[in-house]
Amino acid sequence: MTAPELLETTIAAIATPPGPGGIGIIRISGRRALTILQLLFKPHRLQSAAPADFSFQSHHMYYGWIIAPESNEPIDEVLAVYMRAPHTYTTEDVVEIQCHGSYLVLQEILAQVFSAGARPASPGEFTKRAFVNGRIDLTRAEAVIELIEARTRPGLKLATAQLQGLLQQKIAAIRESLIGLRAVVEVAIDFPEEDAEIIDPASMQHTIAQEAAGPLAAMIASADQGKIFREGISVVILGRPNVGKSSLLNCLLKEDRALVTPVPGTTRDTIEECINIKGMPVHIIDTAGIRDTDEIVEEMGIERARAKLAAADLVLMMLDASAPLTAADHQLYASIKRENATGKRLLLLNKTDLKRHADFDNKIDAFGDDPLMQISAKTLAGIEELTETIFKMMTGGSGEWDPGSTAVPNLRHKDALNKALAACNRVTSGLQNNLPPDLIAIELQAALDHLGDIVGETTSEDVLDIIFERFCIGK
Ligand SMILES: Nc1nc2c(ncn2[C@@H]2O[C@H](COP(=O)(O)OP(=O)(O)OP(=O)(O)O)[C@@H](O)[C@H]2O)c(=O)[nH]1
Ligand SMILES: [Mg+2]
Repeated sequence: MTAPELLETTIAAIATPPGPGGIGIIRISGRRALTILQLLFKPHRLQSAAPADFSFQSHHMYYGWIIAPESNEPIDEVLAVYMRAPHTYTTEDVVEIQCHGSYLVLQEILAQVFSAGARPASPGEFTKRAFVNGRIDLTRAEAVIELIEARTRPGLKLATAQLQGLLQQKIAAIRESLIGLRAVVEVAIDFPEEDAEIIDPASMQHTIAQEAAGPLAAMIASADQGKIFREGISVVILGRPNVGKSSLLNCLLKEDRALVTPVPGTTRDTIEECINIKGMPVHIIDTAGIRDTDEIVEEMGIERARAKLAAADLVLMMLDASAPLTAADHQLYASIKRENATGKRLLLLNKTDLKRHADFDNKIDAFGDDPLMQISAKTLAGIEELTETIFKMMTGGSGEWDPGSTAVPNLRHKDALNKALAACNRVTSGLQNNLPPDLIAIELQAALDHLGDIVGETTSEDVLDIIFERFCIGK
């Protein structure tokens, strides 16, 4: 949808989640918002007055009833607020109606709002309007989704910092110095005879390094950390049947989530749950024990386990310390290395409460240099150390990191930052090799455009659609 078309219409949606609740909110934005409210709302103080005669003061809450205009039937007792443009979420006229939190009531009121001239809002359309109308840049719009979706405190702090504009300001500062450099280069293009005096390559290189390439590289370096706290990590527990994988899942969740029995092959499907380790969301996946089988259901489960293996950030390879090591253990370990070459690995010797089998003193070296921990999913020995180790392995031990104080890019930003950095590096090498100023100007512009993508100035419509589709309706 183009910007003018987007802004012509008045949109409405239920802004609260489905299902019964204390209150439910309907949100309306656009030119007809006030007219719609005047048509549907009957203020309590003016029972007898025609609703349209009543005039709303901006940003004031009014108590009254929503009535169906055709039948004059009351629908619900509500609080309503009209917020006049431009000091609103979307910068347009906005109306919010707070009614009782019944989905039927909300639907009924919404239907009246549509009949009165609004159309249904698409996901994220209120925030998209705030962006298109220039109240917030794209990084702040993205922060709104992150704030809603955050699962842990550090994730929330990252989102809040971004909503406050930390990332936008950092990008703006880098752009400002690149624009300064581009101005110098343009003068040199206009006065070709004097370009050697206008451009001072050493000082330009210094500015690029200090004010653009350096800060860009630092932001890129923090992106992986940000991803860990925003999206979390995926940890898959693998091992042959009966080694205690489901028991470990239950220990970590502190509840009896998965069935545990002495029968090998108990778990058939993958079971996925999320825990919070010091603010890091950890998606733990228990899998079917891997072995050769002709049994169709078990085979399907093993296939699923293998698929999870490929995508895991960390694989917990579990062994039963009370039983001999088997060929199956070795084969599985080899396939973990083969099918997930990039992820991290941790070997877990489980059942250490039982008598340890002699193999584990003699043959465990075959499992290479991967870190090894001894645990008991029965007595819980070593479980706390295990969560501590997972945290350290995934964060590089950066327990002191303060997510609220830095601008941490997401993957989309990281990609654009990398491209901007590459363009800056081309500027530097161009200066070193005395390339003509027009070629330097092209690279400076490329860096500026990639940074423009981050804040939404040069972002394509497709990318915008992808971003706003992630929102819920009503936001
Ligand atoms: N003594 C002892 N027994 C354990 C320990 N962990 C698990 N078990 C027992 O080992 C058996 C198998 O445990 P599960 O957690 O079902 O093993 P699994 O790896 O999920 O097995 P499958 O789903 O069949 O692949 C159960 O009888 C558990 O009670 C442990 O640390 N010590
Ligand atoms: Mg199991």
